[in-house]
Amino acid sequence: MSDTSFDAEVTAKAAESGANASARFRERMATGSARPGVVDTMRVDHLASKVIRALNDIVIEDRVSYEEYNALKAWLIKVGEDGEWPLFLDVWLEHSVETVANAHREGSKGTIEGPYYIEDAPDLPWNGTIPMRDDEPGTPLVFTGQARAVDGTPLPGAKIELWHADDLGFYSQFAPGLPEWNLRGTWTANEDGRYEIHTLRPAAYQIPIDGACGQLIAAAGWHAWRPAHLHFKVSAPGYQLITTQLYFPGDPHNDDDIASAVKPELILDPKPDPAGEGVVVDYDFVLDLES
Ligand code: MBD
Ligand code: FE
Repeated sequence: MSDTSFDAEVTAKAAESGANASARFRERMATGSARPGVVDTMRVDHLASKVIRALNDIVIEDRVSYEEYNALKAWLIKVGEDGEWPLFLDVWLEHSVETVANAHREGSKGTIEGPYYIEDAPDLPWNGTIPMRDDEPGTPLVFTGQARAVDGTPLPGAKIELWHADDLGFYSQFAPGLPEWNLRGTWTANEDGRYEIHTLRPAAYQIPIDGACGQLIAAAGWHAWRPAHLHFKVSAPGYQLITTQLYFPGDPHNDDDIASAVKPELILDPKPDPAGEGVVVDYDFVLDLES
């Protein structure tokens, strides 16, 4: 991108996403479904001691200098100031938490939620169109499939929540200037457990690079890209909710996602839409029974 006014706008919008992610997370912890319980003292002792020991081992082994120690201190302060703890943790740690949490599942693969989920996106019929602007840029995508149990039982009334970035890589309610529920919706599967979701094919995505996380990425010579992705939460009464993401074949970042959240089972197989200019893709969500 060589147009500097465009770059400036993109950078300014990215800056707000981090701060908003922290505010939304705090709200959800106070009131929402992701609210944590109290972690047992022995467990805190065990985990915190291990983390501190691991950091000390690195300092000794790699002979960390005062200069490096102070650079770390300054950077950690900036992560908080920029509101980027949700971004940092979801990009570099959540994938391992997800691996542990979902190891027992037999149904569809899950992957990380990331920092940009909002509860209670607008309700749509089983074949509804996602809320979008009149001139929303992007290729039409029709996403069909069936929600079912591991034993094949269809799940009528299953809820399919979808959220994704716009063509410039921005999420509504995090980046400024977008309609409130842009590219977010909740579909209810029909009497056969089927859904037909009308949306747009998302573009490749760069995490915000103007804050502390971007500073780390630049300082380490890494890249900030995630492959194009659709985020989902799928649920039905009596079944375990699944949080996942789906990807597109041929994306150069499927193999080096900065958030380590791609799995081979999550790569879609889209086909040209025989009825239009866009693409169609079929993907079933298979849910595990509640344990
Ligand atoms: C995203 O859109 C995302 O999905 C993750 C995991 C991290 C940062 C931005
Ligand atoms: Fe995302």
